[in-house]
Amino acid sequence: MIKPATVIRVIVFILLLAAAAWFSFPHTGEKTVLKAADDHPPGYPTTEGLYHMAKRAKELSGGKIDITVYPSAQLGSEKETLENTRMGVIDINRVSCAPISEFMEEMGAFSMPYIFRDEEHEWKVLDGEIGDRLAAKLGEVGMIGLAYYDSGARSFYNNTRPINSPADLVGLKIRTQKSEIMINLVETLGASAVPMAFEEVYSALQTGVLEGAENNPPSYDSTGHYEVAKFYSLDEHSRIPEIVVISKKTWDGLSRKDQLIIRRAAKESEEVQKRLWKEYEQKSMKKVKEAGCKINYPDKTAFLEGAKPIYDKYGRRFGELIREIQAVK
Ligand code: GTR
Repeated sequence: MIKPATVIRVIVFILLLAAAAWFSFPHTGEKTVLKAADDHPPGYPTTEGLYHMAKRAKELSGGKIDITVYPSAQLGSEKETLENTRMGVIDINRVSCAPISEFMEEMGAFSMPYIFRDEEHEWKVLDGEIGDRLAAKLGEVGMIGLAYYDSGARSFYNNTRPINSPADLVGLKIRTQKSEIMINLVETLGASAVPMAFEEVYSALQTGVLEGAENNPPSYDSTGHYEVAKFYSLDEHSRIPEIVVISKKTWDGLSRKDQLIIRRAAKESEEVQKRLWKEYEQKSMKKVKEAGCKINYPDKTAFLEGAKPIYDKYGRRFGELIREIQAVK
């Protein structure tokens, strides 16, 4: 006859063994292996944001979620990676909200000139109901928005002259992102817009195919464009946020638990990215000044005035959304 105490001891022993096995082999389940794209190099705040997201997803899932980040446009230009993300070939992608508006028009509202009064207004919109709504609406075009990243403000740079007002843009070939709004904006302000992949701009500036482009200080610096386009005119025409998206195909195939972990990891990476952004932005401005770039601060009212036709045009398409953004206090 086995004593009840012995039975209990055996059961406790078996339970302890099972627990030990569970904790020492938490990775034996099937792994969730995901590919993430960014067109910036390691060290750039967006790429570092993705690295942080990957690290947190791994930690939070006990090693089950394995995100590999492919930086420096290794998986293709922004437009190509977006198409591949929609098809589920790329799982996670960090892109600018400008090219994504080619797939979902309303996302273009964030590219509108001077739509955000300042940085605080921008983050109120992105962290609030409007940001959430647009991130979810991406589902209709095959992607889900997970987090917004900081991208500061975009300004013109060129190799010919300082831009003090839109009149100075006339006759200059200025590269734009592959985004209808950005092409229209640059044309409306008076330049000839040349849509081109980000990766091709340096040599186009060097060989004179372009006179200039427009971007934020970290991109002006990290791409080396400051070496071949010395006039940087801080008109700050657009504050286009970055967004981290996941393919809807990938998303729908994930367990609810993995979805929650990935969302949380992305959200946590947002804070890290925003902090790194501030540091990088300051470092970039210092670097380009020291490199002899000619920086000027034009009066923004002339650019706002010059960009008005853009509001007439897109106001007809998604005016309600523009008004909603402007109404956020
Ligand atoms: C940068 C952005 C990139 C890309 C680039 C461009 O600010 O982070 O993803 O959109 O601009 O101008 O193509």
